[in-house]
Amino acid sequence: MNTTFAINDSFIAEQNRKAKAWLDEDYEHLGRQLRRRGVEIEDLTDQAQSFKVAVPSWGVGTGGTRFARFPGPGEPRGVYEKLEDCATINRLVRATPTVSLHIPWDKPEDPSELREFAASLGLGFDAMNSNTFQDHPGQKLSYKFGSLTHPDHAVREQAVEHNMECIEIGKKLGSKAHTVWIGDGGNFPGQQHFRRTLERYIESLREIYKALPDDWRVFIEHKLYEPAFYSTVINDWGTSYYCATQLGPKAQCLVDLGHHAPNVNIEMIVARLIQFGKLAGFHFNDSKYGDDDLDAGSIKPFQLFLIFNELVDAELSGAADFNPAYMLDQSHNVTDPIESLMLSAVELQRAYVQAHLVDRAGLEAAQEQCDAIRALATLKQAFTTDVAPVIAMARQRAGGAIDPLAVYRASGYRQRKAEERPAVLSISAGIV
Ligand code: RM4
Ligand code: MN
Ligand code: MN
Repeated sequence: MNTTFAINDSFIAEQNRKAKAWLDEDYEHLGRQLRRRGVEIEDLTDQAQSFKVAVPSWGVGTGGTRFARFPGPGEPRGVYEKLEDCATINRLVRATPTVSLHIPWDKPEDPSELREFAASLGLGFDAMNSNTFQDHPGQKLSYKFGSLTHPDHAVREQAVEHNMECIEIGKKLGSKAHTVWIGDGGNFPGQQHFRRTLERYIESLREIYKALPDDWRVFIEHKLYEPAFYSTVINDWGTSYYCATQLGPKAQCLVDLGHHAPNVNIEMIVARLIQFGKLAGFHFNDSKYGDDDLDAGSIKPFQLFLIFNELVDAELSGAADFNPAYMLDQSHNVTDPIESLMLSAVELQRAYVQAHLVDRAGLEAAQEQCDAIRALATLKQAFTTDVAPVIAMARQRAGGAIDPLAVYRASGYRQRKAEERPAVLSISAGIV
């Protein structure tokens, strides 16, 4: 079946030969530097290798804004081609072995066949995602005025059933979690009764919760605004936390980095959710203004580091119920999605490795002594350490590319896909 172009291991190895001598030199130098600080570089490289993040199926197509979408050449035209692109990303960065599917955008006709196909590419499936924020062809009732919180019971029921269908598909794919993000809310004051809509949400979620297999979790994703511009039902982490608590232990709160008011201290929200045993995981992306869905680490890399500082702190201290799912959720409007996703995965790995570099005993001592400047300097020392050689070495040892972007471009993958995949008029999946 797989007669399409793929970047193979020997091409990567051949390209790596050009960069290997420099990498060895940089790695050795960094290793000496770190040893002076009492850090063993090999430990960091192991940590880099252990870091994995899921790629969103909707992220490999070109995204768009409310105004327009400018399709790129060789876009995947269906879920099978999307998986091919996801596999390409993983082949080069070796940090993205799973895919998070959006239903019905990427609804497989035969989930078992899709699972086999994914496995043949070395891929598995992360959390499922439902979509009741738009109407789909053939759907009976409209979500124009809401879905899981709609005043009409029949609409709510339809939305609940859709979520159950996602779980059913996910079971066949080997997924273990289901993410619920709804666009429900109001555009005008008075449009919705705040307390009644939230009650209806919890009632609907209880039905979905009942359909979860024992070893599954449901992730509640909050978002400040959009598409509802006045009020959103699940608008912040507090509401999300309340709902998750009402539902039970299998319900947790998902943090999408773009879903907060500007300047909100997201790392602190993360710490709170960890402390309460309710951190589901992340939709990583970056933003300047709102839910911009820009590439992770492209706008606020220090914030990303501070978030990972909390995560690594929790990991090292063995926090209870701490098993965060890491996923990317981005919209690539002006870049090649494969390039964006590769570099985003690398940015996350970088933040993860740097967070492991924090002198935790030193930080704690500074905190206890109320030494603010030393505490900050401790974090900055980790954040300003260039760990690129560690990440490149981790990739190369796993069979990936020392320089993923350069190898991807040298392979001519996109041009080959442009030939193999003549454009279709409308691509249903993706964020437009
Ligand atoms: C939303 C939210 C969801 C994503 C949709 C496409 O803003 O981030 O996670 O599934 O966009
Ligand atoms: Mn999201
Ligand atoms: Mn979003």
